[in-house]
Amino acid sequence: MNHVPTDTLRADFSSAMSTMYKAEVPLYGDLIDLVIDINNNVLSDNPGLKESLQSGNNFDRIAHERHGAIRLGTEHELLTMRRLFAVMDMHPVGYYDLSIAGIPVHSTAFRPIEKKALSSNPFRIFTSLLRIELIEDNTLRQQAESLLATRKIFSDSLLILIDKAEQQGGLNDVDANDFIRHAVDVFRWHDKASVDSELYEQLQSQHRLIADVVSFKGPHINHLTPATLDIDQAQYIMPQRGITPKAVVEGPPKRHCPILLRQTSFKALEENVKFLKASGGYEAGSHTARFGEIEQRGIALTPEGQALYDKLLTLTRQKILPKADGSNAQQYMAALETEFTQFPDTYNELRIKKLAYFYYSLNDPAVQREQGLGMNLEQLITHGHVAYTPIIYEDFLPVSAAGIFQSNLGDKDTQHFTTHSNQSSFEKALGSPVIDFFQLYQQQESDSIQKCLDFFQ
Ligand code: OOG
Ligand code: NI
Repeated sequence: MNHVPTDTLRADFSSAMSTMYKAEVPLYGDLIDLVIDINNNVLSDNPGLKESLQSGNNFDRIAHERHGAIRLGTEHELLTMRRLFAVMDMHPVGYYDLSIAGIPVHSTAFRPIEKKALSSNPFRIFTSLLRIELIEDNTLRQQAESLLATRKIFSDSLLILIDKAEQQGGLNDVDANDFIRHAVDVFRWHDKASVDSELYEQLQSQHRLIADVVSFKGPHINHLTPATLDIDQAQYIMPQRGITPKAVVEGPPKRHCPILLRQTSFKALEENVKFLKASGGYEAGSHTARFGEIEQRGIALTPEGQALYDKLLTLTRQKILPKADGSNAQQYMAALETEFTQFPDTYNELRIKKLAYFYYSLNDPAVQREQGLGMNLEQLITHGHVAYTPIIYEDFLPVSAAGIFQSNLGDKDTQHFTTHSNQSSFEKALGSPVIDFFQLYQQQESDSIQKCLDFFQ
């Protein structure tokens, strides 16, 4: 049986999603154009960058790189979503509890996990599950539960194809095409709400995110995010192109050696929707949910590096919190930069202090094997037999994600839920544990070191 490679399936899916979202939200198309322009500028200004991206096998993915986000309503939706993404070799990595930031969801990201798959196409979907138990009003919660219990977000044809892929270990050409088509449909926008405007308002007053999940027939993709090589330039140019960015870039400040993930977005659009009418038919209304985002990724941090990042970010935010209207954006960025002077900013220091993950490879095996025999890793590096390149951070940041959610929910919705993180209930719904991303990075680094050492044995 000839199966379509999962890398191809994922690339086709990512590209079909992008085409659909461009048609649904034209401003996303403008954002892509802007990112392409910036990336071309950066590459032509830095001839060395292209080579270094190529040497890390990361050049091809730049043009196709994106992530998206969806919000699900029920445990069963999450379980089936895991099976759907697994067909494209995307697996749940990481657990993010957003309730600590006043957002009633917890999340994971479905993404490829192997090095080869990541460099071929790293498409990821940040997937949140509504924590419906956080709706305080009993009647409203029951109404929401019964609406979600009766909606059907996966078509029968899609469910059959997921079964088939699981049983056969893949899909042939024809099935793969159908699969992509039906899978993309799950994330399509439905402008006809499944609630009347009164119920919508009630849900909205509990939390805007609850209304977004409960009032519609499916988990519409709420943003797709292209990757840029210079997010500060993107933030600067967006207004010139008529796109209003959020107040500040989320994540770490600009650095020589970029770490983790930096993100900016344009605000969610107010869109026309139709609400059910008690007397039959629909009435016009509006809903705000979908937006656009740009990201720039840097090196993955070890738990020690992540702890330092969290500490410096917390110190900054204790001094100053970015205001939604952008009035203190410069002061916030300055404070962030000041705190982060404590974060080493050369790759060698990040490596020696074990703050970040690296991929090690032979510099020129044919010539130098004899000279490196029996050396340890540091000696091999010093003698130029082994080189190291950053392992890219493929995941998300809860504080940043909260900032993105909030700027799109209108910022004023900062509500406080008294709840606790509940990874085990999330995993129960998911039907599997989430994968620990530190372990993935660590494994990649260790394997690459072992390969080098074996060569010089
Ligand atoms: C997800 C927000 C989080 C990111 O890039 O951190 C996110 C959402 O709004 O559903 O996409
Ligand atoms: Ni995002």
